[in-house]
Amino acid sequence: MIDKKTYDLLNVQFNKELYSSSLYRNMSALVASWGMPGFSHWLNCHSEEELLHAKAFYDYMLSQDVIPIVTAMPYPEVKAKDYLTITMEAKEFEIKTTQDIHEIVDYSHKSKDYATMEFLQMFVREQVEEVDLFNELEDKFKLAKNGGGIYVLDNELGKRDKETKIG
Ligand code: OFO
Repeated sequence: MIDKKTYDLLNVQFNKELYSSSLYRNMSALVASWGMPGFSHWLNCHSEEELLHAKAFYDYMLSQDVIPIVTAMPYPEVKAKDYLTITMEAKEFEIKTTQDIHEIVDYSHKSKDYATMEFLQMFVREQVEEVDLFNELEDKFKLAKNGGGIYVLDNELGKRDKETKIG
């Protein structure tokens, strides 16, 4: 059984994962409107992946006999006006998400909640992948821009498969 503070932290993160999914969905729509269906598809896949993250928090809370609650979320506004800026903003967002996950890990460590620590390990690994993913994408976009290969890269991004599991 988890303590009240852990419950609150997990529920906040559950809602943040739902926010992430909506943020990437908004990015996907915006990018589609710029004539980049491949990148739009790629971001849509990412939005779906964030739902898997939210579901993992949901399932874990239920397994700990507490009830996950969806709360009101802020408007997932996308301010970027081009594909490179969106990618850089997404990377910054994932760096912030990594910090959020680490804060929960810190608390579970302090409170000797080994089950929650174990549960969070897959998110510690996942966040390394997520930041790396956007870092690589940023590099690819920069290279493609210099060589005029945005169309080719957009085509490649359109081939991303949906993830069916995390970690
Ligand atoms: Fe759920 O990892 Fe991105 O935000």
